[in-house]
Amino acid sequence: MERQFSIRQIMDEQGRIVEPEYREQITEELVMAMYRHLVRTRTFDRKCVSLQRQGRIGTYVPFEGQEACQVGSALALEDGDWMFPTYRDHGAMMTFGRTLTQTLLYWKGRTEGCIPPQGKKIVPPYVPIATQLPQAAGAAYAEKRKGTKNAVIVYFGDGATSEGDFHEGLNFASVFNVPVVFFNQNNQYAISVPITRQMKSKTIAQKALAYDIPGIRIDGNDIFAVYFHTKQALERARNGEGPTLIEAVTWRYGAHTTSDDPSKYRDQEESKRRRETTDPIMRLERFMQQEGFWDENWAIDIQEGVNAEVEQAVAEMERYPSANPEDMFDYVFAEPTWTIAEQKQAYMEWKRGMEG
Ligand SMILES: Cc1ncc(C[n+]2csc(CCOP(=O)(O)OP(=O)(O)O)c2C)c(N)n1
Ligand SMILES: [Mg+2]
Repeated sequence: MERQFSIRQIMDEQGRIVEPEYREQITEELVMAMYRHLVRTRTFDRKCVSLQRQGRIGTYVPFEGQEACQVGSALALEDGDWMFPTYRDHGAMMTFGRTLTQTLLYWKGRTEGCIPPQGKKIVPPYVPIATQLPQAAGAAYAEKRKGTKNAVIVYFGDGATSEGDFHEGLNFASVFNVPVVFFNQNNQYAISVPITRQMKSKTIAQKALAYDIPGIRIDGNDIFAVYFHTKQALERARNGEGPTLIEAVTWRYGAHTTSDDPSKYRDQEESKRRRETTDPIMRLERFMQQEGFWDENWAIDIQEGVNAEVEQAVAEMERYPSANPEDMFDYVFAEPTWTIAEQKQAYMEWKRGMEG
């Protein structure tokens, strides 16, 4: 199975193109956009960890190391497509059109952070693991019934494949042949549980066999592999050829969330080693250097522009008051259910007691 689903690369660790038939499609414009988004998402991510440590936002979920998966797949989308993200996929959301300010407001606990940006079908991030898969299959079914050319991308982690919803989502999508791309980021851990303790199968991609849909395993730190394979899967979807399962093999360098300490369950040397050998940004830089379109001054300009954009978004976020806990009862359903109404009342009584 590991041989049948071997990891595909278009660019190797040294930044060399190993699948020459893609070379022509890799334009300077595309590479520059990729590089800018990679730097932008990494800068934003590091800033958020710092803001959380200072108590300026709430718990935060970092994605450093997984930028190529998120940026590469989001750049492959068309404007009318749907995005169903998890709590770790704000890199993908920001690349597809959610603003930095809105992303920060989400992590500050403000409901404004959950409103899809104008004109983009970006669903608020899912925290309950794998629940987004059947829903994404449903959205894809709706697009199919309407006869549009819109496709759906749904993100999920390796841990999500242990949930029933993963199988239900794939089964539905397969039976109804709907336009959805199941984009798995296999960062090899579900919090502290390594992949070898989550499943006996050697790959996630092979699970596609059970649903008779294409399954491919790619190097998730190779932005070209992510971009081109996602684009092909989206094309298949648009052409009525149904769903695809993509397993992008990657690694998160840091903690699961800002309340996690990874040194408790894994050797920190592994992240250090991967940073030095397979980092997605370093690889693209190497490629650009070899191709002769790396320019130090341009890279400095990109970094400075991104720093200014991030600082401006932080300033905007800080103009909002801190989260209002009452909001969480008001935006679950259009009309609150009796259980939610009761919980809100209990909260309000507790709050009055605290104030009095
Ligand atoms: C239904 C459900 N069960 C348990 C949790 C607690 N939980 C939060 S993140 C997580 C691990 C998910 O791992 P994975 O799918 O690999 O995604 P990653 O966090 O690595 O991106 C778990 C078990 C949850 N959020 N939802
Ligand atoms: Mg994981």
